[in-house]
Amino acid sequence: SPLVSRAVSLIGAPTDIGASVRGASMGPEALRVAQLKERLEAHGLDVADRGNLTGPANPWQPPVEGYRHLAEVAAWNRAVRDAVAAELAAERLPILLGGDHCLAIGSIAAVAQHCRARGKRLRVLWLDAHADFNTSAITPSGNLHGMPVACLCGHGPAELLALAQHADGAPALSPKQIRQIGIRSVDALEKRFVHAQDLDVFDMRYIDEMGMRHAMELALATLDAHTHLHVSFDVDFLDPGIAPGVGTTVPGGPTYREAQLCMEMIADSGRLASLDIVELNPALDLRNQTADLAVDLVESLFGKSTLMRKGARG
Ligand code: 4U7
Ligand code: MN
Ligand code: MN
Ligand code: MN
Repeated sequence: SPLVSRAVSLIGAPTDIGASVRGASMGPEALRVAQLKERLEAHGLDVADRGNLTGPANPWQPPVEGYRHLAEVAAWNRAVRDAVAAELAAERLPILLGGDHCLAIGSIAAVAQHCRARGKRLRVLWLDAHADFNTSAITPSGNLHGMPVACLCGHGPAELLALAQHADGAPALSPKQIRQIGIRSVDALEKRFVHAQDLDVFDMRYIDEMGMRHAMELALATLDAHTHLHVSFDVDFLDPGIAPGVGTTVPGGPTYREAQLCMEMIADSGRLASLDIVELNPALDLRNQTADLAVDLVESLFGKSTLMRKGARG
C-alpha cells in the first residue's frame, strides 16, 4: 500500500519576498496552528518539524530591471534548496511550508539534483491558478513568485539559474516533466511563452469539460516505480470561495470535492516524494479556514481517504 510509514520533514520558509501582497510570510505558523504535524502523525507518518529557515527581511522595494528583490529571493532559495537537499539525502520526504511560490525554485532544484544523482525520473505537478511562467521581459509585476517555472526551465536571471541548474549547466527541469493543473490566470505574453515551450496545462476549461478525474489520469500517466513525484501546491489553486486566504485569488477554481479527488489520485499513485505548500496568506484568511483546508487536503495527499469501499473504482 502507499500508506507505509513514511518519514516526512516540515521546513518553514517564512517570507513573502517574491510577492507584492504581504502576508505569505505567516504561512508556516498558520499551517502549524492548523496542526499539520499532528494530523499527519494521526495517519501513521513520522513527522519532524525542522522549524523555520531564516533569510533577509522584505525590503519592500519596486522592481529593478524586471525583478523585485532578486538578491533576497536568491538568498531564501539557497537556504530552501540546501534544507530540502538535506532531507532528501536522509531519505525523508520534505514538505516546504511557504512562504510565497518563488521558493519552489530552491525546493525543486534540490529535488531535480537528487533525482539526477539517483537516476530517478522526475514528474512535477504544479497545482495553481497561475502558470508562473513569466520572465523579466514579459512580467506585468516584477514579482518573482510569478516566475519559478520559467526559472526552473532555464529562463531567468543568472543569480537564480546558478542555484537551480545542474552542475553541467542544464536547467533543473524540462517542460516535459511538468503538468500544470487548475490554471485560469495567465498573462498575455506569458501565455505565448507557455505555448512556445509546450508546457502541459490542464486548465480550468479542461477540468470543466473533461473532469478532474480525467485530467489527473493524464497528469499521472506513465509514472513508474522509479519516478519521484513532486507536488507544488499553490493554495490559490483552490476556488476563493473555499480558500480566501491567498494573495492572488482567481475565481473559478476547483471545488472542495474536485480538490480532494486531485489529492486522492496523487496519493493512489504511491509516488509522492516531495511537496511544497505555498502562498497561504493568513493576513487575508478567515479564522484560519484556508490553512485548515490546506491541511485537510494534504492529509488526503498522504492517504486519508473518504472512500468507503477499498478499490471502489476497481
Ligand atoms: B503565484 C502574475 F501578473 N501572473 O506574474 C504575475 F497576474 O505564485 C501573478 O501563482 C503571479 O501566486 C502569481 O505577477 C504568482 C500577475
Ligand atoms: Mn504559484
Ligand atoms: Mn498562484
Ligand atoms: Mn499567489
